[in-house]
Amino acid sequence: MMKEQLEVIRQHALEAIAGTQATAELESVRVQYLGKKGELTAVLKQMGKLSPEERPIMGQKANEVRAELESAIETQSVILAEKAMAEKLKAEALDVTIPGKTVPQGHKHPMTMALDEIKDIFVGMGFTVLDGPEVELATYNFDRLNAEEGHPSRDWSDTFYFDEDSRVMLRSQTSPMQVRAMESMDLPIRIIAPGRVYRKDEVDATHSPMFHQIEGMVIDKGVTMSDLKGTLNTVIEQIYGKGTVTRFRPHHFPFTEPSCEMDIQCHKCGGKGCPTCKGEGWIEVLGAGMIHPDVLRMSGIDPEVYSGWAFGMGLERLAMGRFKIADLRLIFENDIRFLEQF
Ligand code: 2U9
Repeated sequence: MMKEQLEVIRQHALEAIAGTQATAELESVRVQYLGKKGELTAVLKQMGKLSPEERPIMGQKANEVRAELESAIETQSVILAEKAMAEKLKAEALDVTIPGKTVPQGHKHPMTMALDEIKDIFVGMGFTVLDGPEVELATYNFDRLNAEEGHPSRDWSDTFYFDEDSRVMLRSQTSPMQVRAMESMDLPIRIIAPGRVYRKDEVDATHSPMFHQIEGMVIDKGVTMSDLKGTLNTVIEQIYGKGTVTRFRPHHFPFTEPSCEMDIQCHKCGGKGCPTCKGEGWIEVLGAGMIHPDVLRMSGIDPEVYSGWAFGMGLERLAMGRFKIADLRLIFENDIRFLEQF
């Protein structure tokens, strides 16, 4: 009687196990037959009713059925896991041959291109590149550069001040960095100081209240105007091409003496005069001069022992000439149609 019962359970259970489609389903079949309240367990509970002779035989049979079912469940669980994995792989399949979406590639802003180029030239000549604060003390921006109280560039109509006493300001030139360098660096000094500067200018095709300058300075024993001319001629030839003709005109700056401005002969008309050079034949590129003895002295350098030269140039003007940009505002607007052209 019990033997038949075990056989029926065995048959049904094996069929049910083989028919399962998923791991969860297999687990409920296992519980149905082998669980605490399962069918096989129920039969085993009746063992007590058997005679002592029958008991071990039935016990052995029941154990065989249990072992067979457990092994069938194990086999089925491997089959179902493999099936689940195959379905998952199919569902998540990626076609790696589909062409990707192209991401537009950016590039440096023309101002950065111009700055990097000029930095490379000076670094190649042994200059160090300095960085410094844009919010400056008027002492560094003006006094220490020989522009005393009452100098027109100190006027409130020209300079962005932070306080009523005109002591803290947005730097109007990168020169205060050179003053800081004179204070902190050992001589000789060979540096360039590029960066943003601020002046109260109305915006038009050639003016902006914020623009970029690059200034530079050399201080050593025996430095002369010919070092200034030789170095700047070499730099300008690297920027504008070998054989570029230059000229130096006398000028005045409070921080240099003597002072000069450097022009290049118009590359468009070769000096005859054309719209590019506004009929002049020459294009102004930078200002320069021998550092004023008082400027050296104010920063603790003895002008009887040391001398130096300095220059300053507007980076936007350089970039506009170099890349043929007609309007300064284009440089700051960041219109992608403009930037894409570089
Ligand atoms: C120290 C001593 C001397 C820096 C110099 C110029 C001449 C110059 C202008 C160019 C166009 C400013 O951007 S611009 O408007 N700059 O002409 N700058 S010499 O001379 C210095 C600087 C620092 C201690």
